[in-house]
Amino acid sequence: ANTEPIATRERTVEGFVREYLRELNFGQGVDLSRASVNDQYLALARTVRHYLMVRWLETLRHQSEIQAKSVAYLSAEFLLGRQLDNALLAADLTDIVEEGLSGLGISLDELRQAEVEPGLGNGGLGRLAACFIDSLATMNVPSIGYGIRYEYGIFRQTFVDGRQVEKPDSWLSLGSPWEFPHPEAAVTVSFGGSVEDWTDDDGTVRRRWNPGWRVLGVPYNYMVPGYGNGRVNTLRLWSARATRAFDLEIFNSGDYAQAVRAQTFAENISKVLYPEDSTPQGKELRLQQQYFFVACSLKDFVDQVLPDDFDLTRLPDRIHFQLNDTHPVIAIPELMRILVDEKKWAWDEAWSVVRQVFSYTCHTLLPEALEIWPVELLGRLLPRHLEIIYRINEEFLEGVRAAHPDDEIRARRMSIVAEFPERGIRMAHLATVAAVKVNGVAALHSQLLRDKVLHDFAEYYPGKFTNVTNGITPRRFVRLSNPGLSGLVTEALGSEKWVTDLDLLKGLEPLADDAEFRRRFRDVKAANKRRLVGVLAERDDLHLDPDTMFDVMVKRLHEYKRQMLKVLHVVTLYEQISTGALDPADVTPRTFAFGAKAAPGYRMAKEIIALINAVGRTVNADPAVQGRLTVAFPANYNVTLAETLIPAADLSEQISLAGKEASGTGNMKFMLNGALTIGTDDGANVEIRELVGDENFFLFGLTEPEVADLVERGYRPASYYETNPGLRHALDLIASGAFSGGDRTVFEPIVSNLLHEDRFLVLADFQAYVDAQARVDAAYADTEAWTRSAILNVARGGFFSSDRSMRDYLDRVWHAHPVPPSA
Ligand code: 26Y
Repeated sequence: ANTEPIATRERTVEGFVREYLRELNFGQGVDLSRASVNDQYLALARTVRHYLMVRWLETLRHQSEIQAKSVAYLSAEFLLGRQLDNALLAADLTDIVEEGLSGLGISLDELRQAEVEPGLGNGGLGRLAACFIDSLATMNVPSIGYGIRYEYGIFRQTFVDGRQVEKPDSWLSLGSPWEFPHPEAAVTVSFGGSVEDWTDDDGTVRRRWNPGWRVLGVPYNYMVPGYGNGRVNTLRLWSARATRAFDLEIFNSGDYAQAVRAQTFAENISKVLYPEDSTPQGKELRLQQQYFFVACSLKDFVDQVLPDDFDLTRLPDRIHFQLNDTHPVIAIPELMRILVDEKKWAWDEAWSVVRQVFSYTCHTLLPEALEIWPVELLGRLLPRHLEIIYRINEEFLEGVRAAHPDDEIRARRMSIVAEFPERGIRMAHLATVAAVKVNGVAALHSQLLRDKVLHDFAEYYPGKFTNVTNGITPRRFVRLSNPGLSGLVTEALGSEKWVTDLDLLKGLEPLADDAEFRRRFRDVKAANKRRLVGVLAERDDLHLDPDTMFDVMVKRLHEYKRQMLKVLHVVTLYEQISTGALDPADVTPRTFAFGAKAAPGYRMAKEIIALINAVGRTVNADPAVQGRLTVAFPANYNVTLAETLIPAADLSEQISLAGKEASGTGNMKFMLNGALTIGTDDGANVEIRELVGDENFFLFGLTEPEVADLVERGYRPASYYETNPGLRHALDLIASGAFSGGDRTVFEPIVSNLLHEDRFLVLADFQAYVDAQARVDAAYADTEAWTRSAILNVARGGFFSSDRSMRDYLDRVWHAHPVPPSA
């Protein structure tokens, strides 16, 4: 009998239809005539994953056979986006599926829309992790992603009277066809309790942790299919369950309700993603989440992934753990605990292995974003880990003091333990001490890490610091999200190789001077704009004119990112047109699009959202600017919306205060989709501008040294208000209640914050920004020249493929290699 898996035999339309109907009938339990759209989607997802299954099993078999050095990417967030299209692309099934479904009277596109995206991340850091695992799979790197299977991802944003209201994101409620739960492989994680001395058989005094409570971690596996290479890697996300002990307690205790509450307590750990993305709040549950997934992952790797007889002294030859920011840094003392307490190694031996297997990526420059765990909390939840951290710190500071005698101030600055305002553990310091490499995420960011944020460490550990500029996956963010451009590029370059070798886009450069190519490039952009207009009409009842310039700013709402600058620009134009200072005929018709979620507890960010919506309501309703200025702020910006918004953009807004945005990755997505950037000299904008050339980039604003200098000299925002009439008129208009039904109190906090504090120098950069926007208008008026620049942005953007980022990590950090494919 033929025992070959069906999936490898039936790559035909008929074969697919047979598989699909079988899945619908026997998997979903419905027949076609009664199947809901959700039934149809779930059956399709399960059918598609069958086609990937053989490759997955083969990848796993091959991986454990060759025992190559692997990478484990530890991240509290993986912002995956929808899975269906990516899986179809990887398995090269799109055409077969489209045709097969259409024969059944089903629209693939309708089923695509039925998927609820897994929003298991806040923004850039989470999306970066998702791009990286895509690239690792595509490049044949043996690797695994480890994270948390939040039951609720990033909240769903709604607007009520223009104000953000958060709704829970129950992404699992209609079924989750992409995951493979393995409750039988659950691992136990301990918390709390106390530590005591004990003497082992050979008389050595050791420390023993007697935990106070435990939970189970259940692994859920997700396929991470490589593009066109037959490889399928694994993403393993952990879900918290109550242990059997909990169940027994339920059984034995008289108080059934109390026992069930205890169970809920355990399961709370993976219940919800924290929606704050830069102000760590020292929340106990967050520390529980961090330790939970890290402990599960290390145990999984040591006990399950490594062979039974593996000699752990060789760990550095087999694995490198990449720490995505400080969130998984508790892995460092956890591995020490495993080696010293469980495997009974001597401290020094353990430390020498631990120092070879971790590296740390920092994603911020804001001092308030660095995690510091109160000692009281860490000691209560993880008493043994706190002891281990203290010992690591003691030995580290001994070295510092030896290198810098009589510099106690320096030792205090560098200490892993902070003393003020309360005793706390500085996770970034712990990470830096233990890491093989510490990297920033763009050239400027890495420079500032070395020169400022971690300067003492860069001196103490020369060679430990490096840069790896972020990247984005061209599969999702060009090939899938921009089929029009992809088709054009493939035709122009004569093959699809650019999808895995993005530097080939260079080949488009000469075509920037080809009028016919420019026309076709414009047609693609115009079609993308019409597609977006259609989506927003349906999704948000927003009615936009595709024949306007699409000026887009999408990212988390943060004061440092300065959505405020863009609002002030809109208000300025509006005020000038309304007062007759500006002839509407001289204004380039623009659609000012925003997409942004604010952390639920971030007051000022939420006020700014209310202001954008209020300005939008007023401007969009005013006949005086009709057809010239339109504000569009679709709610609930997420990966799915990004995929239609970004390909439709003409202008990309990257306007953070210089020295604050670590990298940005949206900036790269816009560039590769043929938008021009208006931006500051910040994050990866610096590299974008270097590559594309000054003449194809609208640079404005203070540089990082200028910012530092101005702040040093004493920044007084009111002076700009006093001396700049345009700025004054705009702020006065907001303060007058013009956008709040005459109520002057509504936006008073925003205006007075700008006038008296303005931490991110909005007013200082206002005029430079408005002037740069005038240059944008002038450039946009020359359609051919604009298109030429847009094409050059695409042609010169190949560097920003996350495949290149992965090569850099492999060379500079992991010292690992792709493996030859198994077939
Ligand atoms: C600790 C907790 C409050 C926290 C949770 C999430 C802290 C930070 C974050 C997320 C940070 C983040 O997304 N940072 C962004 O990382 C991107 C990828 O490197 C960068 O491009 C971007 O500049 C940076 O803001």
